[in-house]
Amino acid sequence: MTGAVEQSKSWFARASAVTPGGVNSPVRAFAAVGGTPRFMVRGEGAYLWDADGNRYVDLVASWGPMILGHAHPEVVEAARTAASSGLSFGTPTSGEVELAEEIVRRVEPVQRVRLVNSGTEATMSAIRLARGFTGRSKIVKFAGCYHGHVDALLAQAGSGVATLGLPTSPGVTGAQAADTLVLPYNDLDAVRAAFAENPDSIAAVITEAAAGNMGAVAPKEGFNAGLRDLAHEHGALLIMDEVMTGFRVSASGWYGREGVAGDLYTFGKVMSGGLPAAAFGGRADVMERLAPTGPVYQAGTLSGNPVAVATGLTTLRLAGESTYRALDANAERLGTLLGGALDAAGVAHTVSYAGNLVGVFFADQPVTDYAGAAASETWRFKPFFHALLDAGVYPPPSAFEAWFVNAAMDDAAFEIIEAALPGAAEAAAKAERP
Ligand code: HOZ
Repeated sequence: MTGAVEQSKSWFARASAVTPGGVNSPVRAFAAVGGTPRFMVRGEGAYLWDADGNRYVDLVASWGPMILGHAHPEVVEAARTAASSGLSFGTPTSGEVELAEEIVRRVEPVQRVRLVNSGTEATMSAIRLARGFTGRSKIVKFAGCYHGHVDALLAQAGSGVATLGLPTSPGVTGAQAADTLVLPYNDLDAVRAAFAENPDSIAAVITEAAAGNMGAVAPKEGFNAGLRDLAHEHGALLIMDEVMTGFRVSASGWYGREGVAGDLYTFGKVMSGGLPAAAFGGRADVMERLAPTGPVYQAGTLSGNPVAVATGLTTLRLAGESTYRALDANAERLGTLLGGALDAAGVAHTVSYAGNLVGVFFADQPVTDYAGAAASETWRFKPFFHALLDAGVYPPPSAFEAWFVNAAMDDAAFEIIEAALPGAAEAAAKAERP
């Protein structure tokens, strides 16, 4: 069991006086689960330590990047070495070429890559490029999918937007929202109808290659291929958002599992090694429309930052077959433990997977879209979450986020999870509908 959280409480009070909600990204505030967000001071392997010295098995992994576990010695050394040669030059560097080459080598449909600083920047740039390339304005996105906080993509988004129950965000203009068509995930008929109703005006369909921001919801067999075919039939591009799945669910992301090629891709998280770096890439003829070779403008002072490139490249070079085998095995082991404990406590649930992203829905039917996720008994999540947290396990503080394993998880980490789950499942069983 974890102990006092007085230091986290005190830091949260100080944070709330100077930062909205006390956090720099909304889900971290524990708004949906209540209680005190833990202020972490250290990570090593499968574990995090908070400011009060409590240790947790980490099932968030910085929302995806830390596939090797925290503070992997070679990744840390790469950061140290790069930093000692200078933090930023604002010029091309050899490291960014090597990182781009590694991405191109791993993901066949990606012929050109540009590095940016966050997943949001990657999707914003990919959308602009798709519009510039096609000369069209409309974008199709799916309810419950989250593509960063890009204005045009916040409507019915997953992640924090779903966690806080917001339909979209004030500050997004009617014009920006009007060009976004939001459709149910996994529903090709809806996509077909959208193309029929909006002839020659849809620039792109953007989808999470496998959804991980409404919980873990895999695309139905044929969904991504259907998106590609419909988009191409109607002169639009398919943008595969692999910010979460890229280089995590296989060496070449969801593409490596399914083989459906998008025209453009967005990446982040794993390829950053834990520092701020992201990328977008895809077909050469589309990517060459970017400035300076083409007219679509996109830029960034810190893009290709040498320290972030070094940690990203080192992470990718270390992430070989055994890493992906471990991630898949750990995801299955986690899902089996979750399912077993909830079964034993008699709680209706579905454990879901999107590759090695894991999710748990308090629903007795498989969840295939955001309506299904939202209809689940999300009120059971709060006591479930807190019982796990109190027992030294750190799951995502939202019923609408995927759980992330890492390759450093060992038997000891799983024993802690296994010991924590029966109490958490009991707490979920006893939860009362508000
Ligand atoms: N949007 C992230 C999860 N899907 C959360 C980012 C964060 O809070 O760090």
